[in-house]
Amino acid sequence: MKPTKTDTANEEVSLTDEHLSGADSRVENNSRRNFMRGALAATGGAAAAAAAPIVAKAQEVSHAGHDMSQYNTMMFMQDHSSHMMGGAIEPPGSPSDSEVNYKEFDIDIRFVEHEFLPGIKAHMLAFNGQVPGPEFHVNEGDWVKVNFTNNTEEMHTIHWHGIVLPYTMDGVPMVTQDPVHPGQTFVYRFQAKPSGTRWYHCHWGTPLHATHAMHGAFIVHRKKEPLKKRFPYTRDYTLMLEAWDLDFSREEFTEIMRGMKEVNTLMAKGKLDYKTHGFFKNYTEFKEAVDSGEYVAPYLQSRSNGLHINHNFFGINGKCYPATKRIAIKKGEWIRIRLINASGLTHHMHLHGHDFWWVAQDGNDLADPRHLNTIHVEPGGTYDIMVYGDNPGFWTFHDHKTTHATNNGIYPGGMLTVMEYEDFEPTYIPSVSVDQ
Ligand SMILES: [Cu+2]
Repeated sequence: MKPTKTDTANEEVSLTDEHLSGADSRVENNSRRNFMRGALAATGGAAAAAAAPIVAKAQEVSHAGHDMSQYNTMMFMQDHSSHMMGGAIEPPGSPSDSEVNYKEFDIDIRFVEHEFLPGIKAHMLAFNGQVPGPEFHVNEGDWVKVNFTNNTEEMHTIHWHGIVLPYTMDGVPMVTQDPVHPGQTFVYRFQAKPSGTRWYHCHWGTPLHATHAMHGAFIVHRKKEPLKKRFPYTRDYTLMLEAWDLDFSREEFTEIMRGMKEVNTLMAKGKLDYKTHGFFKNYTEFKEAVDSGEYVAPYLQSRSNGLHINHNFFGINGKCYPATKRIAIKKGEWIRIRLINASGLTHHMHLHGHDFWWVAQDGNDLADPRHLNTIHVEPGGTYDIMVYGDNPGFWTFHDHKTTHATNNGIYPGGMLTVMEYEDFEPTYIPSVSVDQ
């Protein structure tokens, strides 16, 4: 053991007082918003429905007079003021409740303290309080309605990665929608297609939010699974591959909280100038503000905390080895493993003692499945493999980019788990070592 380093790690990922006081103010603000929501609800459903068009109006995007070739990822807003009021946003583009039968889901975003492995806890943005977010299972062709409520002081969206849907539901801020503000609910409606292993993540402040830890699996099943003919699997696992820089997330979240408190204070005083916070009605307004010196863009400032991400923890489904969950298999059983890369890094997942069949990429079946024992996993991609249980034992499944099989630089750890046969008598029982 290297106790000094471990102690430092604990200190580095714990919250500062400043962060905690931010959490206190969040409670107050939530109460205020809940009061507003309560007032809406008390006036009845009709009044609540009547409130929706206020926000819907903000979705009427006009590109008249703009040079579309100059559009980029800067923050353009149509009507900033209407977004600070709370309430539900119902964008156009999909059928109404009376037109199709929706499968309805409620999902929210909140800060939770998450334990990655013993001794390592940090605050994360967690869908429904879970890291990773809840796993959706729907059938191809289902109509899906997701009520997404923002219970944080930050802005977010949900992007449905790999789903073919109306652009108004694609969840990219300042491209397809305005961000979902604190206290707001945004209603995503779309048809689940195509089938396969898809996923979802926040698209606001993506390098921070999508990995820390706003991501989850979205599995679209086929009524009759053709892959079962050749690979009659009986269990189906989803492994989200993740990487975190817990120092970066702590600094960023603290800084964002401070900024949001400032925004809330200005808003309460009616003094919010959206331009000073990087929001513009269009590209021309943004360019004029920069050229005149009225607005200094973040990339023109020497922001020390920029995007200097040094991933120090890696994991699978929110946990780092040895806290990762094991994969169970039996002799003579086929299992399916869906790998989803939410980390933004490349991984090379290697299974010991077995070859497996790579059967699908990005949710789509491969014409010719390939026989491998190491699979290259690209950022954002999904990869499905089938494993046949023919070699009872304990078998390591890990990223062969060995720096990812570590916890704060110490091997073994991180993106590593064990495939374990349930139905055999081991001759050797492994113990746990976390410093080699
Ligand atoms: Cu977000």
